[in-house]
Amino acid sequence: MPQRGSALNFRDFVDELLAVGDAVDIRRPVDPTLEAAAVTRRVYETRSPAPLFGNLTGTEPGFRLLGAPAGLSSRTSGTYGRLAAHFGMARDTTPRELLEKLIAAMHAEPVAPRVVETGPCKEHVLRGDAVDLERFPVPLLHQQDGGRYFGTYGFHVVRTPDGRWTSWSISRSMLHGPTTLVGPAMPQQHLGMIHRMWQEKGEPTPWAMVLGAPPAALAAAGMPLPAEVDEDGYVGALTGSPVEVVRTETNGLHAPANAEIVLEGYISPDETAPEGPMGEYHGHTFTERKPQPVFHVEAVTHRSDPILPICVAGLPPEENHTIWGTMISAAALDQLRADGLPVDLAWCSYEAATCWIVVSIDLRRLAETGMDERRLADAVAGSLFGSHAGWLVPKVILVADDIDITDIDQVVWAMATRYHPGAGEYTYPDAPGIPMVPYLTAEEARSGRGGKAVVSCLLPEHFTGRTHGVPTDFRHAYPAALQRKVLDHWADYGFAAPGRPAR
Ligand SMILES: Cc1cc2nc3c(=O)[nH]c(=O)nc-3n(C[C@H](O)[C@H](O)[C@H](O)COP(=O)(O)O)c2cc1C
Ligand SMILES: [Mn+2]
Repeated sequence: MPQRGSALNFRDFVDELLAVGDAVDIRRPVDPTLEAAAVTRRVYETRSPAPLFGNLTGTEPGFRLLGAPAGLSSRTSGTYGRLAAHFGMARDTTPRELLEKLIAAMHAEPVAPRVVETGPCKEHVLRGDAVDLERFPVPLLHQQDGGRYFGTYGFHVVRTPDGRWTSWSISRSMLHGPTTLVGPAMPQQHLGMIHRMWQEKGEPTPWAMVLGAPPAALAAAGMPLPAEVDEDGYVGALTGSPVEVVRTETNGLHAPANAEIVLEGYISPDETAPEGPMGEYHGHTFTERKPQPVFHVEAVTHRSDPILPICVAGLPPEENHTIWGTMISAAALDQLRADGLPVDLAWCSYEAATCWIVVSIDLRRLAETGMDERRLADAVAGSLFGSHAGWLVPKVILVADDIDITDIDQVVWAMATRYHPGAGEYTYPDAPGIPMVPYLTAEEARSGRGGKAVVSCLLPEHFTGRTHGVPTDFRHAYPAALQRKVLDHWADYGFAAPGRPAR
């Protein structure tokens, strides 16, 4: 009996979305070349249900694609519902509740995966000459892309040569040939680190890629947990159950037993091929192709009627913002707390394409520290920018804790009315950062340093524990009892379902 539930079984996740109307079973013929992606893009941009494409032209019957697996939903159907379903949480889960759950699991004992004999991912086993990645509906995602992408919502599995650390991580991979993929393995990311260890031994890196993975495992693979932390054990702690895994056919690694598709083989120690361009998480497509490692597929196993999930990267909100951004928020908040900073919450605004993180400051605790703004900004930069999570995000925006940082309208209001041009900005030209940020100079991108800032939307009196007023909004301008009364009677006044307030 395979492991069940939306967090630990992708097929259950899809069925649950269909059951609540947050996915649409599309029977019309759809072309995996651009059309499936165009529909998915439009879904993100209109917050429509996830498209399940079951009739793909030029593809064997049964092979399916799921677009927008963690797109946002309309406000009335639970904005974060699809994201929450990745963790088996209720559709009205708030961002704060989600972050606290992710952080609690970081401090819990890891729960190691359980190896089982077999599972649904072995329903079809193809080896050697039978391997043909082109059998799958590998989508062309944007007309500017340099190729079709197999892996946009799957994770790589690699293990250190000494066997002590197994890494699950998301990184894109482009179809290179019938048995090969090509994609980045950045040296700062754990995939690149472990690949380097094998290269130094002069050996190929044993590798697998899991698509249609248990959603909680996929999210963990997109989380900047520290080096040497096994994502599989984190998923066990997060979900309260060991992830059931099976042995791969060829290379001694493990993959989730109920995954839709598992590719296995090795990363060549020296072979590279041009990859990209691909429309990216920051919402731009650049024109260069870059040489990247080649992944050789020696066996493919898959479920019957397999579903390949796809992320059509670009303008928010897509999975680089909803999944990656949320997982970065949790890791960054944990880091700031561990460094003793007076923070309330941290949130990568999805609208900011994972290029900024907003941090709300606990004003009471801030006043106790006696810090001025420069010291606070330097301390936040010192805590985040050198960390595995903070490397990914170039800008930090500080606001007071009267702002709900998960509400972009309030963040914009704070920036407009509280950020003081010329005084509220601290730059860090030596801080290390991901070189993909669009505005970096050629020199910053080459050196991997600079282009990072802390922007303060704190007012001078916030450092003294005083405020000269409160926001004039529903939450601050009416007594708590009256707020409750208005919410309780919302439908009685004649309005449609209110949804729960954000916090
Ligand atoms: C949908 C999605 C796509 C991603 N694509 C990439 C990618 O192509 N390259 C990359 O380095 N990171 C990518 N990431 C981010 C990494 O998965 C993330 O930084 C993670 O922490 C990496 O794992 P590691 O911390 O174990 O190295 C992506 C994340 C998501 C959610
Ligand atoms: Mn990792």
